Amino acid sequence: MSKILITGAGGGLGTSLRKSVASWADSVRLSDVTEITDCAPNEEFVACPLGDKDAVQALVDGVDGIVHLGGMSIEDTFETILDSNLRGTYHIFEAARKAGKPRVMFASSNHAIGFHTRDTELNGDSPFRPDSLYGLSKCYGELLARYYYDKFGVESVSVRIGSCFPEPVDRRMLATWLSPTDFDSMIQAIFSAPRTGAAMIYGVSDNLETWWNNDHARFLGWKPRDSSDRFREKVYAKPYDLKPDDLAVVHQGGGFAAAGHFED
Ligand code: NAI
Ligand code: 15L
Repeated sequence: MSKILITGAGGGLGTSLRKSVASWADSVRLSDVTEITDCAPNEEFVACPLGDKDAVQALVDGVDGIVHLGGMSIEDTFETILDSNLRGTYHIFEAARKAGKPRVMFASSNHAIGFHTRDTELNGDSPFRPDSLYGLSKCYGELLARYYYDKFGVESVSVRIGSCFPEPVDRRMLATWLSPTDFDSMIQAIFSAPRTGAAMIYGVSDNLETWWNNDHARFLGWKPRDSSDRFREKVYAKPYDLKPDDLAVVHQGGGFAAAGHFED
């Protein structure tokens, strides 16, 4: 795989993923709205607002794979989600269609299924239950991925990322945590697989507690190596005042499911 584009490269995940991608790709095109100034010799930076269709087309031209992380990463106004996530992800798939069909990794989210209760084990066929406008935008992104494969053959993997941070910081994250190292190896597997079709997988480490069955993701040859369990004592030592029947505890999406509707 020679040239990989990472959108949202200046964000939390992009910043941690960059080093790993630069180690196996020939070259990496980093993109965001604010400039990245510390490019390695095989990295280049291209500023690009995802809401600008022509700019996204120029960004995608000439790449062999796209890691699409860019966009609003939490709940926000409809207008913000519309521009960054709905228009932005449409522009990425449309540009991919016109530019030789590079494979796309789409950063979906557990908030596409956040209204499922925690006692429900989900798998590759479980229905969407978005918990926010943000979660809805991730359902749309997954469906775009499906459409662009069925109609045009653009391959993709939509990853319903749980919580990808250096360590789990609360009890919910003991189930949803994806370690940055497991994320790195997952991305490499996605671009090494001979074929992906339009796959959806859960982005989660090998945690003792889990709500997601990833058996359908085996075809990628990716195995998470990390587990949140080594952080369990530390997390349980923190002050905690949620009750078992609080909406944030009942639902997989936690606080996103419990929050009121986000209005301007
Ligand atoms: P982040 O908020 O740190 O990074 C997102 C990046 O996208 C930012 O650098 C931002 O400048 C850029 N961006 C936002 N709107 C843009 C626009 N209109 N045009 C161009 N760039 C724009 O988010 P993070 O944590 O790095 O997440 C990356 C992706 O993974 C996001 O799509 C997020 O929804 C998804 N995700 C992350 C999870 C996590 O645990 N970190 C969990 C589930 C999904
Ligand atoms: C997400 O989708 C967000 O991007 C991230 O900031 C976390 O809130 C994560 O989900 C989570 O559910 O922990």
